[in-house]
Amino acid sequence: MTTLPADPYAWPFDGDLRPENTALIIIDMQTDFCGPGGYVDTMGYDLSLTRAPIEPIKSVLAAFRAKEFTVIHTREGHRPDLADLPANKRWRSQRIGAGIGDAGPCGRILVRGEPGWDIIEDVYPLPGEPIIDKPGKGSFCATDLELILNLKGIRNIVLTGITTDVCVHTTMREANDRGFECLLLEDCCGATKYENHLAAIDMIKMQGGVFGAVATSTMLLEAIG
Ligand code: C5J
Repeated sequence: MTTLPADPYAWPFDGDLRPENTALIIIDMQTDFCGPGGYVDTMGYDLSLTRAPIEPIKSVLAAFRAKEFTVIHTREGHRPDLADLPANKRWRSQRIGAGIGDAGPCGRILVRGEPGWDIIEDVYPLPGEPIIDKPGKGSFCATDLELILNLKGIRNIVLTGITTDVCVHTTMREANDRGFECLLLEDCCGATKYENHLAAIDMIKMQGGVFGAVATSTMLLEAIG
């Protein structure tokens, strides 16, 4: 039986925490969300908030790789022809001066293959680590993530990345509804507004852990030894 003292319950609920059934998902650690000249920077948000999780994620990533847990990365982005970009998503981004698909300092914003769209070097995937390219906020929508998790026998998901209140939260909700046992590492996530990061964490803890549980990277690293 292995658990960690997460909030609001010791995670995972059944004490079955092993490399064979547990995956680390690192969500959207792309230049567009945390690098200079990217989408979040162009929108005028404080990059220190979305860069804060980089070092804690690196620690968890190193431990999970060393212990041969499954590691999965995601990227939000659209096809170069924008065929998978909903008109309202494009319109909303254009009206705040950061049009998805438009040219920016890091190439076309949130377009697959562009420099700004790729994952930052600090946490870059190793060969063999699946990368989920998603057009939306949730990692299960229009992707093969669920198939990959099921084929690998994964039941527990550790969520990290950016942003806490948008892509991480949406993915956690999708995973929870599919029966996965979810843990969000609060120091391994960040939002474009700190209050939203805190609110997103608080929401998870309601109703006895309505979407799962919350812990820190230190707690997880201690639990897996
Ligand atoms: C957003 C994300 N915030 N990765 N994407 O648009 O959270």
